[in-house]
Amino acid sequence: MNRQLTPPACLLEPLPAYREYPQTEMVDRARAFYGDLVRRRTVRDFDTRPVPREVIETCLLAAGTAPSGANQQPWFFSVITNPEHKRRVREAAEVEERSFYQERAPQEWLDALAPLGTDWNKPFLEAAPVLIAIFAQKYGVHRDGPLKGEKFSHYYVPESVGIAAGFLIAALHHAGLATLTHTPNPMSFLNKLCGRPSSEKAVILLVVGYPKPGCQVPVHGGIKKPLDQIAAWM
Ligand code: IYR
Repeated sequence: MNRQLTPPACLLEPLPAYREYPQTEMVDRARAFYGDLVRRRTVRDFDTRPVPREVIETCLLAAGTAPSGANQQPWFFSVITNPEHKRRVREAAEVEERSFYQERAPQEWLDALAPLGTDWNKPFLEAAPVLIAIFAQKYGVHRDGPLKGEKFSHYYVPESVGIAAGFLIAALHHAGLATLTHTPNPMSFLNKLCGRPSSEKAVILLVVGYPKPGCQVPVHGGIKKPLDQIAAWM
């Protein structure tokens, strides 16, 4: 990996658009935000109705505001809506999932999944109007300049992409869309299907759409740990 010939200098600007709220308003806002997020449930039964492209694009912009190692933004989102492409994703995912559920998964893992009722069959990959393949860029490639085409290191890639994915899920939920954080294992078939380079690793296939009317979800998914189990004050 090459150093940049002359690293760019640190330019500063006044903190833009920060807002401080009075304490009571802060509490209200924190509660309202939690109240909205706590309503989110992972959905596996999607309506086929299309969703507005502008909503997806705006949510992707929201995801793109996530903090990342050295602000390198080491993510890429491939948005799949074409029915033939979705069919191919389903076909490839089900090949992997079938071998996962029937051969590769240790019993302990299958036991952990039992309360979610998942299996190798993934009809939602065709039913849902939008699939977003989230890629992590293991390293960067200079796009122009004297080092064009040369690789450079990315830092904290899993953390950065995880945060961006979290922003995306929250943004889509906030906009009124349901998601499923799907992780076919392995996911390398997505590079080929989405035409992404080998410098990128697919980490999540986010399924997006409206829940089917009468959609049911596993009770297990709605049980969240209480505060004293997820945090401690010292
Ligand atoms: N990738 C499989 C299995 C699976 C694994 C975990 I960890 C989950 O939380 C849910 C499913 C599948 O998508 O079915």
